[in-house]
Amino acid sequence: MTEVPGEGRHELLAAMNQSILDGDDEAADRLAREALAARIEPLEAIDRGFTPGLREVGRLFEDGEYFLPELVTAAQAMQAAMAVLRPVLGEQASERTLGRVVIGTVPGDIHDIGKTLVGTLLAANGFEVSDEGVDVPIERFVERARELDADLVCASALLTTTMAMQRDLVNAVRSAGLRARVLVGGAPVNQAWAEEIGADGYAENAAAAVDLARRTVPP
Ligand code: B12
Repeated sequence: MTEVPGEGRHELLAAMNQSILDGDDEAADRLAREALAARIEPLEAIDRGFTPGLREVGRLFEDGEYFLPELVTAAQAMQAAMAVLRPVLGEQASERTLGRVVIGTVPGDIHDIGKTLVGTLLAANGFEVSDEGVDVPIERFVERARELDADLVCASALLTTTMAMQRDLVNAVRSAGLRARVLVGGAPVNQAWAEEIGADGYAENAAAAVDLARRTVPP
């Protein structure tokens, strides 16, 4: 195992990006393994290799150059890379518990790649994470938060049409009288939206979500 410096690293990251654009799950799997062998951090491979490809696919879809089948195969390639990289992210898990977290994607929304990444990184950094999956009913978020006496409820939304569910979730958590703070995220979400709906925080990526969670849960 040798570290890949400069040019080689750049080429590997570019190939990861391309594997997503091509929807090539075999290449994505192989490149994820090559990254680990080359001691590239899994989060770097995800953030700088594969995710930019997925964002580009989103743009091409919006511009009408890619259609649903390409969106699906790109997502499958991303999942193939994540299947290799996620267990390694998880290995960093520490013994301490920094807080209990309920995480899920809001009702009507089945995007799970970003949500799963955030949940994995929170777990790897010492939070106890209960991942409820996608299309999670508001009542389910509330029920789980109550059962676990959760510190944080984290909601992901990827569609402008499902973002509104984050507002419903904030209201439901408050009216249930739970102490949990609500954090929101997802591609169309931003700080202004979080403030508008009275959420306790917003972060734009998984690493920032960990910082936010640490700041939000008192020691
Ligand atoms: C992959 C993908 C899919 C896959 C999802 C597969 C899966 N298992 O998740 C499939 C093909 C199923 C899909 C379906 C659809 N999709 Co889609 N999809 C995407 C795409 C290309 C990438 C999303 C992704 O995984 N990104 C990578 C991850 C790592 O990033 P992320 O999700 O943003 O998460 C990061 C941050 O946002 C943050 N974060 C995320 N969640 C949270 C939560 C908290 C609490 C915090 C703090 C942070 C945080 O951290 C994450 C890690 O860094 C986006 C394009 C885009 N720009 O997002 C379109 C996109 C979201 N989809 C879109 C659309 C329209 C659809 C469909 C309606 C298409 C259709 N006609 O059927 C359906 C909807 C299905 C549904 N009901 O949910 C549109 C949405 C447009 C809009 N304005 O609402 C987009 C933006 C594409 C586009 N440009 O048009 N999609």
